[in-house]
Amino acid sequence: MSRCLELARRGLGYVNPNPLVGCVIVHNNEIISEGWHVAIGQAHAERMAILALKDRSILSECDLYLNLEPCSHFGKTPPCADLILEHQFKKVYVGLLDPNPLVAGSGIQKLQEHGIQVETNILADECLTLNRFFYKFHTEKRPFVTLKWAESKDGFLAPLPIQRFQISGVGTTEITHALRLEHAAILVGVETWNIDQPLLSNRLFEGPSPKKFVLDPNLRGNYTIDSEVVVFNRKKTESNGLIQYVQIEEFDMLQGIMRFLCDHQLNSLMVEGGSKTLQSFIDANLADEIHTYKSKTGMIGGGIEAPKHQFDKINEVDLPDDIHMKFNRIS
Ligand code: AOF
Ligand code: ZN
Repeated sequence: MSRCLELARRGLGYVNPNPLVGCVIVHNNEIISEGWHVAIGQAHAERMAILALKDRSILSECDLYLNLEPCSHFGKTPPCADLILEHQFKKVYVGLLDPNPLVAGSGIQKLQEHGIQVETNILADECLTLNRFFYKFHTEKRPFVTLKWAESKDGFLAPLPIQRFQISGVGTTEITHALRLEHAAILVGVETWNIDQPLLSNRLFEGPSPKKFVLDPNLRGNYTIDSEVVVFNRKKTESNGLIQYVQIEEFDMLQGIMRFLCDHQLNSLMVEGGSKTLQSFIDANLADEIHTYKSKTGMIGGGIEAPKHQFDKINEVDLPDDIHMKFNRIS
């Protein structure tokens, strides 16, 4: 199952809003084939692992491992449960059930009804963490929200008057770009947009960049750069070259944004600033995960304070100039 999770990660950034899935085929305690879901619309992990094998006659003597329940529906691809049945695997080991209402237990049920042994709940926590976007999207009908910021040793994001200010040091760019690769959407508030003119793209790793959004209720943004951006606002819906203005009509603007992202099948949102925007996601109880880089020596001595939260710290990594902390919402 660990190997399945490792293989599944190869689809990072390419599979949204689908899950990351890896598959391993085992014969006499030896891995004889592997596969993973490469990209949205393409074959599922099980099919890839089966197709990768030349001699499929021995599959009835094999076990199949998979971090997500095999699907049982016709989507962009035919049901994997049928494929597993066709080859009469001895036993199927499944990490976690699929929360997609089109599957939700029916894949496993189908295998069992046809006499295939199934064991579930293997490395369940790891499976859930890997596919946290997919689970959030199907169980709560909203994107998974990750916040990220860098703060000085004394807890500030920037001095006043506000200006572009580099706080974090060596090793933090890699983490930021890896997070950008993984997320379907990215958002900043209008002040951060105007002051930093951030690219918000993944430029370090092979793979896609998230779709870019700015939260700009009163249209105060300076949109001169020639890259695609969606501007959430209160005034107009209009397309102007690469800039798309989307008027949010809901009283609660963040809820409106969540609905828009959900309607557009964007299952994960990374928010990179500024302090007011980050805090508004925390206060609305919409943040799920927080990453901070806290400088070990850099002091600002006043200015824009870092957002406040009561999340659980689940990890801390010592970088050369900063401490990278990861927090989860208290469930
Ligand atoms: C699997 N193995 O590798 C994946 C599964 O539109 P489709 O046909 O690609 O189906 C997408 C749904 O299939 C997705 O929402 C999830 O329920 C399941 N994904 N299932 O057996 C896989 N990626
Ligand atoms: Zn499938």
